[in-house]
Amino acid sequence: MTTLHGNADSGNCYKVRLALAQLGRSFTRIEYDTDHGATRTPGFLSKNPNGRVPVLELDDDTHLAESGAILWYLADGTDLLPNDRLERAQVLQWMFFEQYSHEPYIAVVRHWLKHHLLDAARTAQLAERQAKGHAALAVMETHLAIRPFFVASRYSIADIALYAYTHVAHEGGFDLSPYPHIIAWLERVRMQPRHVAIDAP
Ligand SMILES: N[C@@H](CCC(=O)N[C@@H](CS)C(=O)NCC(=O)O)C(=O)O
Repeated sequence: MTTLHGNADSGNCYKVRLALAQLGRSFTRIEYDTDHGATRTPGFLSKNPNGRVPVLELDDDTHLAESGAILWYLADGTDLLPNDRLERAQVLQWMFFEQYSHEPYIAVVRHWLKHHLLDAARTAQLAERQAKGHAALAVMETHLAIRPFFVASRYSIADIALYAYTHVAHEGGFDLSPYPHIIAWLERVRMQPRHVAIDAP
């Protein structure tokens, strides 16, 4: 049985839950309190030395970390990942964009605000992180102005990767109303078969 080591409120873990659900794969969940060091224990570090969820545990006890790597592993050979060489590279382009230009700003600010973790040092970084989050949203808005999905006009793990934290960006104080193409894309993603919400049990 596949096991997902994760956290219910984490968008990175939600990416994996969404892909597993849409691929019709059953799995069990083990929940970690990431705000209180539960992924920093020796036992967890033996699964992922980087001390973070999500971690996917496979039938043979192999552990795979990093949401993007897990998405790629699950989607390869399915409709969630194109076969064409360039389109596969474009999927990676948007997944790397998500990790470098989107998640560090939109996800991190959401986490700080939603979990009441704003100390003085974080408050000092807030405006810059919000500006960089809006810069990422502007890039997405431009791209989606003439396309239904991020790559090859079809739903893929690039959309899953970017949907996870964009659809809850308002929890980090990001107003999406200036981004009508993003709002329309969020709805298209929500309408995909076997979609599950981030708070689905
Ligand atoms: N790049 C990683 C980021 C993983 C990550 O930051 N996980 C957070 C939850 S969203 C975590 O485990 N934090 C607990 C900690 O750092 O101790 C991914 O995409 O999987």
